[in-house]
Amino acid sequence: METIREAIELIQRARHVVALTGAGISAESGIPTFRGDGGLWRMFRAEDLATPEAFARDPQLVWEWYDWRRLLIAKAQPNPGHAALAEFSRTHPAFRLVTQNVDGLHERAGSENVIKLHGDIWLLRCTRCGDEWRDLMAPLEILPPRCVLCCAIARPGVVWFGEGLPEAQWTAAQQAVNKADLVLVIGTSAAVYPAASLIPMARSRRATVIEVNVAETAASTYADIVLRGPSGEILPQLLGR
Ligand code: BV8
Ligand code: ZN
Repeated sequence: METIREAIELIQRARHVVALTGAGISAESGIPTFRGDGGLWRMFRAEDLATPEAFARDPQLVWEWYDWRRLLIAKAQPNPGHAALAEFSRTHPAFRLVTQNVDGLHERAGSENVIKLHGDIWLLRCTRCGDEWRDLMAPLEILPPRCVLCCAIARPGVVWFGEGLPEAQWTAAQQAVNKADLVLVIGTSAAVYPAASLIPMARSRRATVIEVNVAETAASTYADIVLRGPSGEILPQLLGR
């Protein structure tokens, strides 16, 4: 258990901590990850569904997938991993949380100013007039949902494959990593770009990189310390909750 004591020491001495989270931090809340066993990729190839082409071809099918995920998430609770990060941010004002997740569990655990790289599954955006609104109904009354202003079909407010990340969020994430002297990489396979490029970026800025994951990932080679285990157990120990 030497490594976790070393990691706690490094975090206590760090001035600018950044956390990058992926689907793994929500796994203990009962939300399937994308690529792990039991992951979403098994049942649906998300690359085939989380794309503008799939939506154009069959908005009903894509919406059935998102409506099913929204229902799963609505029934889920944030876990001690989400709570430990929210608690840490209350006592460390310089801390920044960057997430690839669209489930909103960080905010439900109390995290604020979360940098959301891939959007928000609770956000809907009109495909015609661009109007944007949050709809927390799960399941949605009608699929596909329609815009109240112009009646066109709405899309989920998430970033699909082949779509650029929201400028402001991507810039904020890079600025946070540029300033960081310690980056926690939590529950991500580091397979999706450009989000995953934040990890080598942290390394090149000589930040200490600590990975929290149940398995080896593409991020592990960049990690100074690897804490192998579930984030719901490790983060409360690591962040002093
Ligand atoms: C872009 C939102 C250009 C939607 C997501 C070929 C063709 C087309 C594109 C590409 C291509 N090759 C590369 C690309 C780029 C592509 C990409 O990276 N593809 C990958 C698959 C190779 N990227 C893009 O398309 C991006 N856009 O490049 O646009 C551009 C630029 C400018 C202007 C216009 C265009 C957009 C990427 C965003 C896609 N959207 N999600 C939705 O959710 O429906 S991605 C999706 O993957 C989720 O957001 C998810 O967060 C993300 C990453 O996955 P992870 O979070 O890492 O989850 P995963 O399941 O993979 O891993 C879970 C981990 O947790 C595992 O390591 C597991 O061990 C661990 N774990 C499990 N349990 C626990 C745990 N850890 C700790 N505790 C536990 N208990
Ligand atoms: Zn509209």
